[in-house]
Amino acid sequence: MKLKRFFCLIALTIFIWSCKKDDNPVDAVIVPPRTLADVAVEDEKEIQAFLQTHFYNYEEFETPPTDFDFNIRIDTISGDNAGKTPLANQVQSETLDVLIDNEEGEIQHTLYYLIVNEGSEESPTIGDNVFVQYEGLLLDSTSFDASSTPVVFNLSRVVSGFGNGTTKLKGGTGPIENGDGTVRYDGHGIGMIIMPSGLGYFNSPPQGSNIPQYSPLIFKVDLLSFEEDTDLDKDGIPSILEDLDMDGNLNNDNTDQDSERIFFPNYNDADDDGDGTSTLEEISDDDGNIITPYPDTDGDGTPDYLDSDS
Ligand SMILES: [Ca+2]
Ligand SMILES: [Ca+2]
Ligand SMILES: [Ca+2]
Ligand SMILES: [Ca+2]
Repeated sequence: MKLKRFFCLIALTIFIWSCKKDDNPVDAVIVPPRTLADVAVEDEKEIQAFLQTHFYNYEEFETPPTDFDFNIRIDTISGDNAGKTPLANQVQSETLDVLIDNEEGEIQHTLYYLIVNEGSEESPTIGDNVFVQYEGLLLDSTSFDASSTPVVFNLSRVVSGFGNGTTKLKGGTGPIENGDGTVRYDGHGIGMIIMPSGLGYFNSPPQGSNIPQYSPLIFKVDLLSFEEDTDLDKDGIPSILEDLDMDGNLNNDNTDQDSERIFFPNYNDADDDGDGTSTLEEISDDDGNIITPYPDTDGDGTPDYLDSDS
């Protein structure tokens, strides 16, 4: 529901902006696009400065006050808070490669994540649907988006920093009925992800949002639960197994890309080889049971569902 309202708001904002433009014509200023390499260096510096100068309410999580809401709060290390431990001492990090637009190589990016409560169950994979609450912030603490109620996302269909960061958390036990029609998850993962813009929206933030281009992003995430071995396109193959080159990125595996007008990567394509027979049919027997290993009729090492000539 909240998302719907958000999109209405976006539509309204775009409308207002376009009216303004017509009323007050200004000379167009063409800003040349910036390179991934330059922005990555700049973002890393900004993030480092942020991590050194900010802390979160770790003391409240260590000794929760009565009625504590278990929300992460960030503040500046200064004045009364001068002695607080900086985020820089508490975050973990992972290096991720981001492909340059014209495919002339990759640029390394560092994803930072803070695990406040790891969670009591298992971790999702990058192919799974997750049930989360979140808030998105800029480094200056401006909030740009938040869920008012938990929402479902597939971790490969959100910005890669959010997707990869959320796999570091674990879900909680539940759903547990609260007795008033609501449910809760106990012991769920609570964390925060800090990412350079190359793992976020880079030069194309959502239209109408208040995210500037090339902005590092922060997401506070509560991972309530997830759907284990999610099969997004319902083709019988769990999404994580459609990462053919096993590089942790499901969006760069597309067997039939040469014949597709719109790019549908395998995890989001029910006919992976584009031969007109669904993947599910190519891996099922007459009774509808999945055959493993997947059939390879011509014995060329490529299973039928990825082999458009068999
Ligand atoms: Ca891949
Ligand atoms: Ca495809
Ligand atoms: Ca597929
Ligand atoms: Ca097929």
